[in-house]
Amino acid sequence: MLECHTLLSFLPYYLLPAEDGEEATKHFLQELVNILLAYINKSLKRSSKVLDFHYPHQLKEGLEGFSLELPDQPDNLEQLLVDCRDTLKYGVKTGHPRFFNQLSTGLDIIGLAGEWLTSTANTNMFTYEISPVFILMEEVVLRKMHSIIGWPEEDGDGIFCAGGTMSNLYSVLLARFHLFPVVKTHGMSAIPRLALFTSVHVHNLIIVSSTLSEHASHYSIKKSAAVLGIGSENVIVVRCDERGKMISSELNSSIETAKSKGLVPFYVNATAGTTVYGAFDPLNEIADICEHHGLWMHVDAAWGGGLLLSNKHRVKLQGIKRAHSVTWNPHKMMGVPLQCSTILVKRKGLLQECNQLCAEYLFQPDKHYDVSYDTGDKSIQCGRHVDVFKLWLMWKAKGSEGFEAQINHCLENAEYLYYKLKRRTDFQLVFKGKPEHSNVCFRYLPKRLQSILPSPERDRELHMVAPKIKTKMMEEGFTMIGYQPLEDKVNFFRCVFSNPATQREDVDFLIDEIVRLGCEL
Ligand code: ABU
Repeated sequence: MLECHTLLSFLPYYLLPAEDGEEATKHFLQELVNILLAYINKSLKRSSKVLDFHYPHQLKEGLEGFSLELPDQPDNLEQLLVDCRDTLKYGVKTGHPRFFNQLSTGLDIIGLAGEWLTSTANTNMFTYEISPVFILMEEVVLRKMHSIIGWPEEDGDGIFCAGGTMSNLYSVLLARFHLFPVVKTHGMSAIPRLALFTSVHVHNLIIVSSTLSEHASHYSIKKSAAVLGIGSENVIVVRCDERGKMISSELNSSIETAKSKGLVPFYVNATAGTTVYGAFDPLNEIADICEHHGLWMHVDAAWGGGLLLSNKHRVKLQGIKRAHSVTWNPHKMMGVPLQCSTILVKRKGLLQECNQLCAEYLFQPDKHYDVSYDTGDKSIQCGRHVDVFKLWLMWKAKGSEGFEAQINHCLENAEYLYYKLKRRTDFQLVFKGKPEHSNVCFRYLPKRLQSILPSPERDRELHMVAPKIKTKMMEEGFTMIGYQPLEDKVNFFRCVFSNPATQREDVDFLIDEIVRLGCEL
């Protein structure tokens, strides 16, 4: 038998399906597993860094033998393993307990196993004939999510899709089709000018002007309107209160105004867990308004949906069952490896009616099984990745109670940070009151700025503090947190907790690190 290192000096074409490739394949994959295990262990060690940051030009030039360039001749297996190790080395350890930068964090081992299995199966979600088990799993998981929302299990529908923005796009598409089915065949010229509504604080914000006084504009709903030919200008942005919740009376008057201008309102996006503040819109009040005006109500619970699994926190989504559709991303608060996002629809059959084109090479009606399980024609994609298995496996491993404990823990961390910051004079909370979700928004005030009274000049200085701290933070690599401005508010940090590995000592570390990096600014 050949030694492992000899096998690794082979070229990749010695691997299966090459004849006698079993041994080389086994060694290669075992070595890869060793690299991944070392990475996982390191990711969870507090003594290791979150990242080893390099600027784009450094990575492009190549570092210590790691080159991004593609060769004409094949590299050997050993080199490929070195490349795998280096790829992880120069990346960001998003599972590290001190990574606070994004809504999706953590590294769930069962979820990871699910992703490995999914890639090994390497199949496509469009038909039952090639994904029998995954298609049925999708049905089971979606039904479970429907029942958690409060919809009758057998009525609902849904699909896994590529992220929250895509889920929201589906919701606008369905709402428009529900009102004007003719649009599918005749396009926008066959229907009147539509208007849709969302709050100024919703998921994914961009600053539309370089001046801070300009308002922040919404991203995913505007993008949907642009993609679907409705026009981003026809998205009407509704004002929020100081906590970032949509003001329902403003929604009502915006609808009336749009009608008076001859537009046809058809859709409202309510948010359960905004990206920056973690705010929950008043869903019952919004549902009343939607019912009154006959509008489609969508709830973007991409971030907040996980709270439905917590008996303590699900009250924040009261009224969600009145929605016509819901976006819920298990890859956020439930900690499922990316990506895992759903669009859930109350009316069964609508996804199919809206999107089906009956391609005969895939969806033959005369197959020997119930072809309603060929769910691919519900989708706007053709090929669709299997996103359900890792979630199904994690649900088996934790039970709903395990998810509940995990989510409660993340919100407890947020509360811990909030109370710590509230007591300090060198930190300033961005909004009053306890966070509703696991988002804590705050500024650090270097000594120099603590004694200066609020003024535009002080704001200009304060605006630069978070980016300066973040630069040093990333260059040193011990932790990572995001920052942004919002509407007229200058840059502030947003700390989010979705990683069950994070403990109070990590929260303490974050505060100390910000002070260490920022005290001289
Ligand atoms: N889908 C929005 C995610 C943004 C964030 O992780 O901060």
